[in-house]
Amino acid sequence: MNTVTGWQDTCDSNVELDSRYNPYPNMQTRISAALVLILSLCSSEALAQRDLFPCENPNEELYNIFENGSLERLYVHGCQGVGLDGLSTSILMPSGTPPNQGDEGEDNEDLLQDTPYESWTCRYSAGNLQDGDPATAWVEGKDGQGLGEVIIIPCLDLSQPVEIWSGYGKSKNLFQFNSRPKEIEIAILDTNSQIMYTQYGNEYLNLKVVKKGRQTLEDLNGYQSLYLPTLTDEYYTDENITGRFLAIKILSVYPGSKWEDTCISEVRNVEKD
Ligand SMILES: [Ca+2]
Repeated sequence: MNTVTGWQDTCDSNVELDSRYNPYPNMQTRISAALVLILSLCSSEALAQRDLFPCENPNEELYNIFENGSLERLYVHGCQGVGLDGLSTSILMPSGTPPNQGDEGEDNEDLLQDTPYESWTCRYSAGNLQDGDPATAWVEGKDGQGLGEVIIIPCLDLSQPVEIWSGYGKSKNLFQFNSRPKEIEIAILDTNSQIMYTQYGNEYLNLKVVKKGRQTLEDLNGYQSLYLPTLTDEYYTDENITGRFLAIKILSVYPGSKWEDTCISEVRNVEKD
């Protein structure tokens, strides 16, 4: 076998992990974590320690979306919250000392509860782009203004209008202090490959860019329209497409008055009245 199968049946004793299976770096950790959880749940023993999903491995393969028009794999853990480091090419790490990661054997009764360490590492991750809160933002983690950095927004209906809150919307001052995207490149990419279901999310394979566009954003601390590349209605009703995503690349910025870090607070479908 050259793929991981059987993940939907969590107590399937035939679950196997092919050693040749080598997705982008953090995926291996997550598959291992999922496998540990599956095996633990399938036994009668309580899980002594939960595997973490901190935001420590941004996904540099996302550069390929705009450089080559393709992406071999995309793992989508969810729409918001922790564990979404695979949706951006970089993430700013908070300053200061990180919380303790927890002791070996610590009793974690709620396996789905985020730990302080996870939350700390994910404070500026792409999980903030769809949490409905303009006071939280994805912040790129490169030196300088993050020109060329890429994010994917997984949970959008691309057949409907989309809007963006660029910059750090937490306050008027923080908006001005940090950089805001100015010119951006936008791509719609999709796949018709079978979705790989795992305990913690879905993996999409062999994604291709179907259309790209550019937009110059206003320097506005609020929602503004994001103009998607035009595709036909037939495209959006094509049932052969198993995954369809929006990617954004930062081309230029309105410089922050205090820090260079470039932020985006929200990307969402326009809410209907
Ligand atoms: Ca947010």
